[in-house]
Amino acid sequence: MSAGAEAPAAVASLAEGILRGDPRMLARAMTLVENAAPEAEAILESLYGKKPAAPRVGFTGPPGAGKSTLVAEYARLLRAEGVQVGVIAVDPTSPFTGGAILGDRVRMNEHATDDKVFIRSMATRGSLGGLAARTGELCELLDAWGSEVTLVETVGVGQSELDVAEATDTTVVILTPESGDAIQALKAGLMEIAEVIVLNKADHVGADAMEAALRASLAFRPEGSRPPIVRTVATARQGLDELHQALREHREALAKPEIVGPRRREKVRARIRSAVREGLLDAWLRRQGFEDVLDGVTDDVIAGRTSPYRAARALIERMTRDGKRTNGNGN
Ligand SMILES: Nc1nc2c(ncn2[C@@H]2O[C@H](COP(=O)(O)OP(=O)(O)OP(=O)(O)O)[C@@H](O)[C@H]2O)c(=O)[nH]1
Ligand SMILES: [Mg+2]
Repeated sequence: MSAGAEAPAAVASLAEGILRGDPRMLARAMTLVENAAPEAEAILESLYGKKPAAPRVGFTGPPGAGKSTLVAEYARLLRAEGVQVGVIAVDPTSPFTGGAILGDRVRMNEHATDDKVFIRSMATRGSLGGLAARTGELCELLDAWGSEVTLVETVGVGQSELDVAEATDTTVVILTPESGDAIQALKAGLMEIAEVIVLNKADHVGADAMEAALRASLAFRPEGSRPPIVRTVATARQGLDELHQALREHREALAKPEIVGPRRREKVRARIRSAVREGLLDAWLRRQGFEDVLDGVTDDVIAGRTSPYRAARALIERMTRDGKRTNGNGN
């Protein structure tokens, strides 16, 4: 077994510890999941469905929009209501698991001594398109620990927020009156995934104009499918109750029988699909000889004989062919 691998008994006691609400056990399991350690699956498996799934709220928006401030303040509001809260900060830039977002650490400091809040940073580098799966898995671990509402922060600059939206129930898009935010949001497709829009930094000039621009961009949508717009000043804790209310209303809308059934089904489907994708990917990449083949084509790319994309396509074709042959023999 590789370093850090845990025996089955250790997996069982880890799972028990998490169900007891032990944050250290939870942190250890999260590391195993993040590193796609061999025992991660057994842990997830043994915890699946053991406790109710907490509603998952994703917060995304341009860099510096105030996501972390808002998440910290919303976590505070939930704690004041006695709600146990899990927070995951997805950092698409940091290569270091757990070492990310120092600023958030500082902001989240007041929660540090509260054992009903658990905060985790997750680096996305190296997750190979498995970000949705990984986020979902961390959320499941938080469920088992006892999270009653799980908040997930991610910067909306590329693909990661779309992956995160797949793993959450409600997506909050945070924008500010700062010039460029609206354009960036439209370009990045943020408006399409928004279920609640927060206009943060409403204390800045231009908030009215920004709100008008947002309303105009939503005007073409049928009434009833326009996300509510909530104005906040996160640093001054303004607008938090309104945000809470908007999230409650969205959760109630999701709970309607005609929505909850199909939505749950789609989520479970997506969950299985990404588990299969991850499993297949792992299986392929761990196959005997893959690293050698990879070395060979790397040389080709460096020598300018092919591009990484063409090399990858050729590799996939070759592996699929080999796989078919193996299956054919086996049947
Ligand atoms: N004036 C004003 N400043 C705010 C408000 N909300 C957040 N800020 C400030 O904006 C800056 C960025 O806030 P963060 O919460 O770090 O923003 P973020 O979206 O998490 O940033 P990244 O994670 O780096 O993308 C900080 O200096 C905050 O204090 C607000 O409502 N009004
Ligand atoms: Mg942040």
